[in-house]
Amino acid sequence: MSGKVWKYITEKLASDGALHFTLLDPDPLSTNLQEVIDTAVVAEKAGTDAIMIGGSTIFGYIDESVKAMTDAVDIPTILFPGNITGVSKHANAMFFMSLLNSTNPYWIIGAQALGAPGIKMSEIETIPMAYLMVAPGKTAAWVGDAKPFPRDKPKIALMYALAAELMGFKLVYLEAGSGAEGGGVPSPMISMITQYADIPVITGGGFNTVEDVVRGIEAGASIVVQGTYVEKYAVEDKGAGLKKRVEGLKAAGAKRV
Ligand code: 1GP
Repeated sequence: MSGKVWKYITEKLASDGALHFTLLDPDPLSTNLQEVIDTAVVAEKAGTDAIMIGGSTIFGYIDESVKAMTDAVDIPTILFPGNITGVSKHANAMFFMSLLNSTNPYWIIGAQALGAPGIKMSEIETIPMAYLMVAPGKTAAWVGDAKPFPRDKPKIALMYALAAELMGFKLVYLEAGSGAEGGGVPSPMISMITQYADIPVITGGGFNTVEDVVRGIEAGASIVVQGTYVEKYAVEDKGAGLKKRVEGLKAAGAKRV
């Protein structure tokens, strides 16, 4: 657990004000390894700051995929595991996550306990992250037995974010679910948390357009994650659209440096 990736995140947040992460899901039912690698390379060229690897329904070949993706890019790869099946020692780091608003203890501490011995032995860097599900939550909420926060109730989300901070999590992830309608987590929810909590907010799920991404940062998020948009369009236009999204995010971030 060297802490190199956490150092990279905190130093880059200090210099840029905001970071863009790309989430790629090497699920062989919907893609193939070469496509995922090509997407990671295009995303890196377009300026994304890290590649997150994971998904709620990841199947098979995790080691091979993670190794190939990590070898293909110079930016950090960070596991974003949907279960103990999403673990590999070949990434540069992993988000060690707890879905705090799950109704099932398996997703709060059970999977983590089952994965912990192997993760500890692998010596991969771990970054403790509270994972909070916001409506609609999509597949991640269904799989994770979550009670997603209503979108118009930021105070409920704030209570959980503050609890996460007090429990020692380094980051809090506000997740509306991959492919969520509505342009991402609502601004009032992001702002309320960033106003009162002292750990950085990372958010994803439905941030597609330049405006969505900029809005997330202007609301106070430190990191915006894009998965669906990148997987669908980044290779097609050789990263031109993604570059615009990253540039918009960096311009919004620069205002707070
Ligand atoms: C999902 O937050 C991420 O875990 C990314 O969501 O696929 O909607 O960009 P999108």
